[in-house]
Amino acid sequence: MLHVKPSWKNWHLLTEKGRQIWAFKPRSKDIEEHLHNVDDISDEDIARFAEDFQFDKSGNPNSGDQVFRNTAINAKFREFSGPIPQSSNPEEQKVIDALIKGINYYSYLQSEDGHWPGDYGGPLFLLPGLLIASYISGTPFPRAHREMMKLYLFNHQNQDAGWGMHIEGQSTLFGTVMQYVSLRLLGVDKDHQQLIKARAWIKNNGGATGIPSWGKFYLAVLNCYDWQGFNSLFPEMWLFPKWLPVHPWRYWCHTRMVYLPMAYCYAQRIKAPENELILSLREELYNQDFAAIDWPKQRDAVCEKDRYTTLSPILKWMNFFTNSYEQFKCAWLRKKSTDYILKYLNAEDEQTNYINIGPVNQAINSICIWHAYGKDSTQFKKHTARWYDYLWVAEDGMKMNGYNGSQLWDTAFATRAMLESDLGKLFPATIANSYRFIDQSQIKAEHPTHAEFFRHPMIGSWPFSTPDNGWPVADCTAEGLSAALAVHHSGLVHPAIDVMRIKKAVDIILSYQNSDGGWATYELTRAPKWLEKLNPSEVFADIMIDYSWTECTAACVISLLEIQETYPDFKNSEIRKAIGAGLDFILKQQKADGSWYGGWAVCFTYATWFGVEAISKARGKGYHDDAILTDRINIASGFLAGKQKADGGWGETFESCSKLVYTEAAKSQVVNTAWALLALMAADFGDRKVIESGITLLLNRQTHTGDWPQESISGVFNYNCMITYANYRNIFPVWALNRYCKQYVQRK
Ligand code: LAN
Repeated sequence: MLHVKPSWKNWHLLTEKGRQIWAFKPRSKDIEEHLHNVDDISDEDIARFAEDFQFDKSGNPNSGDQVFRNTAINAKFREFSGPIPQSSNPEEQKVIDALIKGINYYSYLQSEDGHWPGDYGGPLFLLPGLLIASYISGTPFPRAHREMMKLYLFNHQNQDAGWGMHIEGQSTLFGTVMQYVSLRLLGVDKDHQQLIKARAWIKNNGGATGIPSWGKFYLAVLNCYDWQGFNSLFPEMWLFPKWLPVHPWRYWCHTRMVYLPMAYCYAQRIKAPENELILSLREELYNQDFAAIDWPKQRDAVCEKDRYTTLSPILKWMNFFTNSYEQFKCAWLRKKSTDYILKYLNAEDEQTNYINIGPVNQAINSICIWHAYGKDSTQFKKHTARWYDYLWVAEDGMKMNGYNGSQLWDTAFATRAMLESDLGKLFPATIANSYRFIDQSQIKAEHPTHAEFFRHPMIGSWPFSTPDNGWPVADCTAEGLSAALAVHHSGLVHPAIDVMRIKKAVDIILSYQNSDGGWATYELTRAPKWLEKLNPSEVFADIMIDYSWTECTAACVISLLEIQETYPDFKNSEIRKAIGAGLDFILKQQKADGSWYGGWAVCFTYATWFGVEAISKARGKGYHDDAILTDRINIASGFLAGKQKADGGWGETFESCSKLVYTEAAKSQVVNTAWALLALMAADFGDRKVIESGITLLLNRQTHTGDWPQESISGVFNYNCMITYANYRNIFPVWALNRYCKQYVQRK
């Protein structure tokens, strides 16, 4: 029925409480047994991989998660067999049918533990970090994995022989050098045709001296770049007094947790031993003789194709001092700083069960822990076991995900989408399952070391992925809470999440509100905006502090509005105040054309949906001046209606995110269309034809099983790197169709 190539069937996704591990020909469902899968793959199997994981990125660089989906579904898939509610209008009946088909298909993708697994790839600078960790520590991946990684890397080579920052991006030096090095570490010969061309790309673009600083870091660890060509990370800064605005505890947690292990590697000048491969790479990557390169001069060298942000004069000035300090540094103070950093690394490892906050520090922490305690240490082994949590198999090969998954996030959205109208109640088992996952994922205990290491309190919160990841997120808490409330209202389950836990979630949401009225991601905004002047990354913007975002704020406001409806007596005035300030923040973020910029998905349609949803939900309840709210909703709807394409859909490209202006895609996209429709329906937009033609586009794009095609990439972070949300193509069309059924379809 669905297309399954022979060797796809040999890869199985094992899941347990949200944990996702791909195993090659597993003998059982036991995850532990399949970490470090033995090298028992035959040459025939390898040959089949090359055939079955051929992927042509020229049409669409996004794979469609077919390996997981088609193998998960194939044997057991059935059409929906229950009674389908009827409408007297045949056009409306089509919407009901499509919705039920869409939920039915999607319910087959739910894993036993209740969550929806999915591809979370996209960025191309993650796997190289992991491969460098694996190489330097002498801990190779099994052969099956290595072959699949090679295929992925080759599959994503651009026409011009380079690679981008992410799968849709134009070639950059960062992308190209990192993938090139990865392929070499995986054993590909330098005379391989595709590598010869890639090398030419690198050399034509000035050679690896111009790689951005994160690339310089990885190459230095690999001993293919000299540490002298790297701006000091000044490890002593971790000993600064806490009141200083530049103390790293105030940075955005992702930036903090990446620069922490980087500072350790820098302090120790960790580098792989020289060997034939390293010596050869030094020749392959540069236009000059490696030994003759003037390293200090390369510190700020960045290829123009890579540059997204420029180092500020103040950062250059600080670099001058910290670089000079390296010559006179106080050994005692350096040791004190590295000891502290190592202690902090251990705390992060324990707080996250060795998953770590994300894919970048997972790889770099592994390198530090290997360096500090050795390959045979329990700590290092716990790290390597988690490497597999980040790997994902799709028809384009094996990639590294941008997180250990998007489990809670997708499950919460999916649940809300299905329960938008009572039609979702036709799938009680699916809802009960996802509720179980949501229940299990709410964080129930604090880390013993949370205060010592600057962590925001988290009891009652929800994470983005799994509770083991141990990092609460403000808007994930809001989505978890909204989903739990939706299930409670449906009456489908006996609530396992009691009032106390609901109230704890509310407390957490309230504790996350910033003084500007908005909500940020994982923590409060802890430092002033000028700290951004110290952003050393060149390739990412707005990474230094945790900023308030429209989407995060809207999600929190919506969940608080729902709490007010369900528990009107709980902290009523405090919540009302929080909602009011949140609405003010959202209104302030709205652009003159009525749209909102989205920081975490593509892009204006995403954030405009959030903005409109929050404002419409608050309208008429005395939280704000309703005339103003109505006016803003109308401008936003006008904006969206103005962007509708001739075929009834909406489509934006990732360039909306990096260029900060609405950038229309050639083809409309189901995900953007669904967001625009959700917003217009929330606004109760007057011109029904606009909504109907959008709905028709969703119906026309639906496949015969009830899926939707994987179109362009829909997630983003830090303006410039894109990330895949494989589940969005199901969740949002289902949600939009369901809202349409709720609002407009009359049933017999
Ligand atoms: C995510 C994924 C989820 C996302 C939302 C919940 C959707 C958002 O509303 C708030 C921010 C958050 C939690 C988020 C932040 C940045 C993350 C963690 C990611 C995009 C997933 C990967 C990314 C992380 C920073 C990638 C590693 C790269 C670095 C530059 C460190």
